[in-house]
Amino acid sequence: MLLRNASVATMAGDAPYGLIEGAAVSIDVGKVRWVGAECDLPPALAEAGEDMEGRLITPALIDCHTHVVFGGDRAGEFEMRLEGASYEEVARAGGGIVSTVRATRAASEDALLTDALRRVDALIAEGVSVIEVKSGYGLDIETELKMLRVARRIATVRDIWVRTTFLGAHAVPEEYKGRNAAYIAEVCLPALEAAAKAGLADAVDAFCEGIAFSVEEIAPVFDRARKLGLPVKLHAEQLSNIGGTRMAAEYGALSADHVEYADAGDAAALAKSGSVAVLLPGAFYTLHETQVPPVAAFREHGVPMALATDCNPGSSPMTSLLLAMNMGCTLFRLTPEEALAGVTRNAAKALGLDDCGVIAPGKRADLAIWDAERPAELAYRIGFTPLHRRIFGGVE
Ligand code: DI6
Ligand code: FE
Repeated sequence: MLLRNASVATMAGDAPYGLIEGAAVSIDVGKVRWVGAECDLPPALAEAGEDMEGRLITPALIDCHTHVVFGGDRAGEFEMRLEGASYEEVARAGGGIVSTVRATRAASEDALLTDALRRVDALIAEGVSVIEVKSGYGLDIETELKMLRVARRIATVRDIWVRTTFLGAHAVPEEYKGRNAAYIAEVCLPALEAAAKAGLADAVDAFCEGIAFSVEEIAPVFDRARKLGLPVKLHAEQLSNIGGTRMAAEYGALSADHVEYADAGDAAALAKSGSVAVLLPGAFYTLHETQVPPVAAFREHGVPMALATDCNPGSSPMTSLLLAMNMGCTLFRLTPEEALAGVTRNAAKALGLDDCGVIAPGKRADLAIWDAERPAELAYRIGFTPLHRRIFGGVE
């Protein structure tokens, strides 16, 4: 396959966006074989090809932090919060994550899959080719495994890559209320062992927060992940700074996510460990947060920044990665180029993937073709999808 007469934002190389005008992309058995200015196309690759009529081509998008598998919804809680209750108050009143746990435990695998696919299809319609999906609404061994199986099934019925993350330390279930350490020892660790044994987890995450788990409580989970050879990542510094980011860095985490309350020292720690800062403006927006992540410090220390939807029924009921890009720019003052890198190159890094996220020879031919002239357009509009076509593994 040869795509001709395009503007290609490769997201690789030194030029802004790695942009090549008047470009062509040659694809062979699911991979990019060549990309460059059309006038430099090697004669061996020349063919009639398809005229892109000047359209923009980017790497297909990557949503590196989602909770798209869950039961029920939390619209009632949305109303409570609008009447003045805070996210923490709702959680402490038995709402929040724990209410989604009840609905997720009660749902069949097929029902969870059908529900998740509605959200996944919305992401695919925006040119997304890879999603990360977390467990964490089961909080018992069987339901945590059920969620991960459903997550894996998404990739069997849709053209999308799924990376699964075990998030057993997301909240303390009602039956363990006030007994965090016992929950970790008796449920979370055995569930992690079982998930790893069944090959259902690509990574391990935890929620480090006053309303969830402390650094000390999460340590045994991360130690077990290390033993099992699984990379870690952490929901850190979303509502307060309790040392999660530094802990993530110490464990060489793929990413620290949210990080609104991270400081310059945390940024330096992430730079040292090579971890990605995953920014989740949908949660910031939904919770009316005012503390913005330390973007300037991340830039200064060279911490790669990713953007994701955090799609979940409570703090970020959002299924648009393009909107996350827009919010990243409008709310966190990212540049449109940082926003696009955040859903391509840096999102791949946050998932430990090195075969996608840029357009370069040898990488997977996962591409998004847009009815757009300039890459900044992707972050600019609100609630509009300029996707023309998505190419997944070299195929439409
Ligand atoms: N942080 C979040 O934003 C989500 N999980 C987490 O650890 C919220 C999940 C929920 O409210 O259901
Ligand atoms: Fe999350």
